[in-house]
Amino acid sequence: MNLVSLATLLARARPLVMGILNVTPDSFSDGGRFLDPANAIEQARRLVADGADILDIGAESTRPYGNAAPVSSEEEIRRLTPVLPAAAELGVPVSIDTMKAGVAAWALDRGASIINDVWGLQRDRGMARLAAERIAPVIIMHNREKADPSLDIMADIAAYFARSLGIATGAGLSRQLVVLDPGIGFGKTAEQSLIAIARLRELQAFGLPLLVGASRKRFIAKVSPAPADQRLGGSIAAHLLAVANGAAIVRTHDVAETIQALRVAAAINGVR
Ligand code: HH2
Repeated sequence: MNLVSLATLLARARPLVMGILNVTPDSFSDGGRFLDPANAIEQARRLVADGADILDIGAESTRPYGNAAPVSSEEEIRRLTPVLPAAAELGVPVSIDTMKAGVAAWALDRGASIINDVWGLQRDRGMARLAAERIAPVIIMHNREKADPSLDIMADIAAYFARSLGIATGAGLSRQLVVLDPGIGFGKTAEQSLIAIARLRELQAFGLPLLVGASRKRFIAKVSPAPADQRLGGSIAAHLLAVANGAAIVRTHDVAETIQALRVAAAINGVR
């Protein structure tokens, strides 16, 4: 996907919905469910049938605070091999959720068209070079090794984005290929995740599309206790407010329900 088609995708007069497909044994809400390739492909089809605009495929859990088992590039590719090329045939763009440039390059060669880097080009320096070479859109997500409750989280996110954008443009990647994501639940207290959604509009100062991924995350249970697979109400509330505050893309496990909620919210706004 080049610069023109990212712009085309974002020019749809509604927020975009990114459907999550985790080909992992240990993702926090759906670990193990889609490790079997047949199940994964069936889930990809369901997400597309439900209306996903983008499929985000990951083969390494990014669970914060070192809770996820690190996975080698070889293992990530082994998990992706029976799934990603088939998912890329389903008619919607595929993003590859990886922090490794080698895995991203492999995926771009097999039909993925967007790079989703939860370390915002700051961990694997090959990532920015790869995106520039392939003219691939990149999602730059804010992240920290450890949450610091004393931080002004919006200032930290803005400084991090500035650093990532410096790396991107330094490698020759056009700013217009970048989507920014405050990284809900990553290196943040639950309150800081709430703040990132409440004050999302401040990040519009970068003049780039914003993505928010709140789906089933732990901050929801801090507000209203529930296990990961029973956080749909909280996920939808968070995504509706994120869109009201400027998000162009929301990342969710529950595509059909999220689209319904977004449509109703848009219809209510439309009769005002
Ligand atoms: N969240 C997760 C993974 N990747 N990418 C972006 N851009 N934004 C996010 O908020 C984000 C992300 C974590 O969610 P999930 O994929 O369900 O879990 P896991 O990382 O455990 O597989």
